[in-house]
Amino acid sequence: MLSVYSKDHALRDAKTELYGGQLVPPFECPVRAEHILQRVKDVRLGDVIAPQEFGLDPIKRIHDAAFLSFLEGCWDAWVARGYKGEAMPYVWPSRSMPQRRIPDHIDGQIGYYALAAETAISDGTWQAARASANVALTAQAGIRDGAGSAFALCRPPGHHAASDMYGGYCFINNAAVAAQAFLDQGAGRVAILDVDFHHGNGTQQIFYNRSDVMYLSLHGDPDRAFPFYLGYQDETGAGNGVGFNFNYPMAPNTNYTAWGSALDDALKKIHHYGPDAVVVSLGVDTFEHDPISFFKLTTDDFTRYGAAIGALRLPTLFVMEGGYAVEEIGVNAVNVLQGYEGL
Ligand code: B3N
Ligand code: ZN
Repeated sequence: MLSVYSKDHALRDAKTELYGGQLVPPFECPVRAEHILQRVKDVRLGDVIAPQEFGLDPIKRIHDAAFLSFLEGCWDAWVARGYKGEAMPYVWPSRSMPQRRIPDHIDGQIGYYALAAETAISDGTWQAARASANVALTAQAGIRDGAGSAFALCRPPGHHAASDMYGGYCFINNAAVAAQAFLDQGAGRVAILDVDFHHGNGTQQIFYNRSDVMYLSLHGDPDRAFPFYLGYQDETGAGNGVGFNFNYPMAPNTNYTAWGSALDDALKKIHHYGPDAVVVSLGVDTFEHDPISFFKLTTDDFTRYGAAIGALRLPTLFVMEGGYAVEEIGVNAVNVLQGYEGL
């Protein structure tokens, strides 16, 4: 399988994450991508190439232009203000303050565009996020040009990023950008299968009113897990998108018996939908030893479900999302890809 990797992921190297009222070292850290790349090489999965530069146009098919300008300029505006720490919000347009205005002050802007507070913006974040989107687009182009499958080793991840919001370690929604690229190049339908532990609220929001992208997500019940406010079973789409959004929230300690049943159901729906391509939001934070999640998948389970996805026999783009058990992240992620290939 073709893999795409950019060393520019390392430019995303924030020092702080808000957790439990403390600033802790971020769980989403550069070594994650290095371990995955090492495993791709160790098992000789296939060629590893650097991304091409696609510019902002394919990203603007998904994200609001003003939001992208904010991301690009946030760090400089923060530093210009004289702040010493990394950029993070402390005020939001909450339920009693409707979002009618985007303030001029960086503190007001960052609260407007942030969906949560844990993700600090730091020097290099924008460059890394752009590189991550280019990784996804380059892997997508590989499939367009005839590869049956490809692995976009994206970092930072993307599935929480909405059309005009960042958070949950995500800035640009790589999977959504890639799915839109398939459509813009002639595909009629694309399915996004999100197997990350967390619900991809951004991906759901982006395609919620559309029937040309089916979104299916298996995740920790948002009643008990981030992103908390989206990802419930009764969210089935709106307008033209009714019947094209499927959520499978699951309880703490869910193992492969229950998780695999949900996957089988999602795969049947994808088969029935008949997409031209499948984008897999591949998070391996479903792992039993993940430090921030609560499912119980084993290392072998990742191979099993890769094989189940492979049985669809559809062009498939794997886009890396979460996974924080860094010692095992490479084996777990690559097991999915090897399972897919029937190895
Ligand atoms: O959810 C958390 C979180 C939960 C438990 C933690 N422990 C037990 C140390 C730490 C953090 N934080 C909120 C931010 C989560 C972002 C999730 C990103 C992701 O993987 N999305 O797919
Ligand atoms: Zn996750």
